[in-house]
Amino acid sequence: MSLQCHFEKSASTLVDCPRWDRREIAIAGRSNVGKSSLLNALVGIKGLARTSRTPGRTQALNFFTVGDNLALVDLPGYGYARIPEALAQRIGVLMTDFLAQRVNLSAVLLLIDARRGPREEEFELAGMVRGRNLELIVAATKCDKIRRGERPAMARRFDALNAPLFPCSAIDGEGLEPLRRRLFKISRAHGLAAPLNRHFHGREQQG
Ligand SMILES: Nc1nc2c(ncn2[C@@H]2O[C@H](COP(=O)(O)OP(=O)(O)OP(=O)(O)O)[C@@H](O)[C@H]2O)c(=O)[nH]1
Ligand SMILES: [Mg+2]
Repeated sequence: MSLQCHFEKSASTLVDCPRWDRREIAIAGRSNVGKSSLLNALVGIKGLARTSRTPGRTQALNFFTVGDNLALVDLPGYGYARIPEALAQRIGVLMTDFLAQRVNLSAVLLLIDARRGPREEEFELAGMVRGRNLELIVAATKCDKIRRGERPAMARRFDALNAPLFPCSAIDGEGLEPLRRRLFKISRAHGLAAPLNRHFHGREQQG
């Protein structure tokens, strides 16, 4: 399955978010878990979302259109200690406000490192998503780093989240096709409750 995709804009506040009637799926997770890399792998465009070895690369909400009706939102990561406290706090507030209030949001794709598994932060985030009746799906990232024999234990660590699990790798492409199909299913299943303003057009910097 191939996807028409382009970078639309970057927003550092909720009022800067696009006014369009696309359904959105947010990609959330700890800093450096592989959100931007997975987005690029899903749409098959290297370098579309900026990635980095240094945690804390994505510091704003980055919107990417997919096809005619869908958008993926690359969220800044949480949990990275080595950025200034004030910035970490601003990023955390932006992410939680977006997840709590954004009307276009249909689902959240929560990324968790396959080797680490979910922790308190992820359970909290999952609770928030479910509290809004949004669909939650979970991707275990960087599966190229774990051996076959470790897979059952890995899957068990994710059980308590009680959400569909997609083991993935942006490096070797594992799990991408089932995940793409799932995202499209979500975008087809949700209609907007009320029409929003017209599509935003313009070239913007990615944050
Ligand atoms: N082995 C492996 N490395 C990966 C994979 N996905 C991402 N990485 C690496 O992990 C690092 C972080 O990737 P990003 O995609 O920038 O992570 P992010 O979650 O967007 O990070 P922030 O924007 O800082 O929150 C980079 O060095 C990537 O090359 C994967 O599937 N396998
Ligand atoms: Mg990123």
